[in-house]
Amino acid sequence: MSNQTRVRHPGYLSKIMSAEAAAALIPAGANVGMSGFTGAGYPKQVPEALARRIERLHAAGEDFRIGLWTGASTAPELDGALAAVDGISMRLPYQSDPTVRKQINAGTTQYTDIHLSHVAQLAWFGFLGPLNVAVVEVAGILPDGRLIPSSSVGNNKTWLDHADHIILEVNSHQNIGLEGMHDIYYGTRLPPLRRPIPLLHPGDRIGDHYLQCDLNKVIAVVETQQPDRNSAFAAPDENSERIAGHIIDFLQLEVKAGRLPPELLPLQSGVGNIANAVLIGLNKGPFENMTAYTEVLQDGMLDMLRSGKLAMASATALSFSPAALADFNANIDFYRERIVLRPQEVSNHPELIRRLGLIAMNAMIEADIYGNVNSTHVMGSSIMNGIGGSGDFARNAYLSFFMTPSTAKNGAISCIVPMVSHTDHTEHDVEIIVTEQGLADLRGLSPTQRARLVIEKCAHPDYQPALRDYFERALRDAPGKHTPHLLTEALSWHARCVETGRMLA
Ligand code: 0RQ
Repeated sequence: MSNQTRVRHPGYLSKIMSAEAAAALIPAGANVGMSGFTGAGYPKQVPEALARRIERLHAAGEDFRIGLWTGASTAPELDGALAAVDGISMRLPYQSDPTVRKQINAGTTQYTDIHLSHVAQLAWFGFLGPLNVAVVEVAGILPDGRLIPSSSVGNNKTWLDHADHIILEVNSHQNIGLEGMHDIYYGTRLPPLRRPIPLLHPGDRIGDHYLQCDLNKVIAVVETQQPDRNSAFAAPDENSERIAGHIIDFLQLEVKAGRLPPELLPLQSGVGNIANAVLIGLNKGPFENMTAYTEVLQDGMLDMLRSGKLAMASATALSFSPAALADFNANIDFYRERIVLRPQEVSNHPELIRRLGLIAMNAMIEADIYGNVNSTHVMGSSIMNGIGGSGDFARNAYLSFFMTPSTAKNGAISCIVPMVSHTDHTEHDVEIIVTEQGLADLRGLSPTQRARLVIEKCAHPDYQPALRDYFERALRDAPGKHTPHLLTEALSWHARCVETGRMLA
């Protein structure tokens, strides 16, 4: 299909221009809401053209940076290009780009790390300031002006509705067969007018296939033909396979105990290789007819849909390796029947997560012996990515798993520590901790019971003696305290790990 046929409304046709011309319409200091979620559906040419413009302006001594809002992480053509020219003054709500990360940690780019379900409402509440321009990738424009969404939905509905001006990238590389896969719910309201979201099953369709757009706000349409990032996943390593094994064993026991139905409850799976490995394990495991209500659909879930283990999956973004994408494109009619792509305010909505009773499985940087989890900050101050959707799911899920290898950096750092150096998920939101060593089921336990279990089940044997020693001394020091700590020692654990490679060695 040619580019031309993807823009099928005369009003939009007349606004087609080059990426350079479109980028020239973005003012200095603007807040720009761009599409994009975990490397899918992000604009590919306007951000690069904007980066070239910023580079020229900076060379001429002019100050030009933007506030960059997205759905979640994007790709080198967006975050990477703008960061390379120091073009981002403020970033939200989630990123995973190495240059952006460096600039945030250097303090030259400000970062607002937000629960992904909150972003749309915070924009509407006016808490984030004005949204000047939306730059949104779509797969096509219908004759009546509605937009066929791309490979992610993210915050696009909100950006299009809320921004003063709109730039559309119409990407004819995206499979036109995406049409009909989306479910864009237009029923959200602001308090005090909110109503329940009428979704009772992960596969329910409660909205439209298309995004609405006010043509009067559209200042540019740019035609592109470029693939998404499509990063490959690593083959599951031994640790990931062991983590997956522990989770599957646990789920089997829960079914046996009558606390889960045989087809389980809808699955949410975080991003990355460990999450993908768990899905690969579930695809080989004993459960049939599962469903997913998640943020990101990775290769593992596509395999499960193909094998029939997964009956359907709801998400806000597709994030595939090149091989999985080829399969997806070749069989898009099959997948369209089984995949629903929604705005992230619906995919991550606490009301729906609680109602559907999700099994949430997310990776972490570290956990402490009491079950507090750090998902975002190495050594308490260096941001890795951001909280993403992990908080939306952890707090509201039926079962909330956090998983990590028991050590990082070739064993030099324990991922089970006396006290996390930064807290994203408190002990109140964390039910199950899993490492390759084992699984600690913390439900219904007191802090001291949790600590004993986490040390015995999850810590690496190299670190268990030091953790036991710490905990027993903390108990002796403060026997009546609900959560005993040797504070100074707990706080210095990480620094010592890094310096010596071994805690209290
Ligand atoms: O460092 O990159 O230098 O090798 O952290 O660690 O083990 O590769 O794990 O890629 O799965 O990421 C929590 C960051 C895990 C991710 C996090 C170092 C380690 C490595 C990455 P290198 P791994 P993963 C819904 C869910 C928050 C968002 C979320 C994340 C690097 O899962 O961003 O959950 N989660 N969203 O060596 C020092 C430690 C360490 C450590 C690991 N204890 N100390 N460094 N590392 N543990 C989806 C979305 O929201 C979009």
